[in-house]
Amino acid sequence: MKFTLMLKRFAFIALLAAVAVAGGALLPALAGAAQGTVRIDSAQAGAGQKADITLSARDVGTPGIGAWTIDVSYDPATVSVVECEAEHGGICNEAFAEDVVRVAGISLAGLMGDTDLAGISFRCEQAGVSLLGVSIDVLSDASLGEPQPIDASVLTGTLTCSEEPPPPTPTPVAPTPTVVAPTPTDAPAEPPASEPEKAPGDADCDEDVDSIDAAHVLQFEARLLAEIACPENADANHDGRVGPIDAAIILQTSAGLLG
Ligand SMILES: [Ca+2]
Ligand SMILES: [Ca+2]
Repeated sequence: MKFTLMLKRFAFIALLAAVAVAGGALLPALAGAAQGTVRIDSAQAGAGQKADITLSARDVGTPGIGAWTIDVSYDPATVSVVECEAEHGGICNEAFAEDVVRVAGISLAGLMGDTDLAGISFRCEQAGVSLLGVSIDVLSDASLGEPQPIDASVLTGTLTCSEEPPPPTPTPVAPTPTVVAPTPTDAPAEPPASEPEKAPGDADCDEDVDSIDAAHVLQFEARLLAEIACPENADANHDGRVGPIDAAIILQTSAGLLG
């Protein structure tokens, strides 16, 4: 009898151990959204000199980044922005605000691992230290149809400007935003409610959903485009906001990836 009791206890303990192992194996699956880090590098330069600084995403897991809007802030009293080059077909607006550069983009394939998002060239206007802040406005993964937010941490940087004689002719270059004229349209701004729903994603109302619509949405997000011809179409995920997630969905649609 004692032996049977011991056997039962052993079986019970073995069962508990099996449940614990299974529970542990489930934990990573329950961890949720993809993670990663968005960081901006630090640099040093003399007053009047330029410094090229990289905005990047690090350690991003599957399915990768599908849409992003990231604001880089700086101290305009110490540094100015000379230019910004976005990677992966993204877009930069150096003059998004007096002290903010906006970088936005989309990727159908998803950006995984370590990848550069933009190269920003600053100029030191005087000696001092400018914090380079990173603010994630949108960062979603490359899931089809319903991109999920990526839980990313942020690493800020600094641009340290040392005391050095300025160049003989300091010519501060004012950032010149490219304003793309909105496509003219004869369509009424507010279609009657009874009218059948227009093609979701057709942001420019040319009766076609294509990558141009995605580009318009991105340009609008970066405020390089003042307005969108058909904003109700541009809000592809119907969340009341026109942004890079919509651009990603539009690109997915135009690529025939969605039904
Ligand atoms: Ca269109
Ligand atoms: Ca939307």
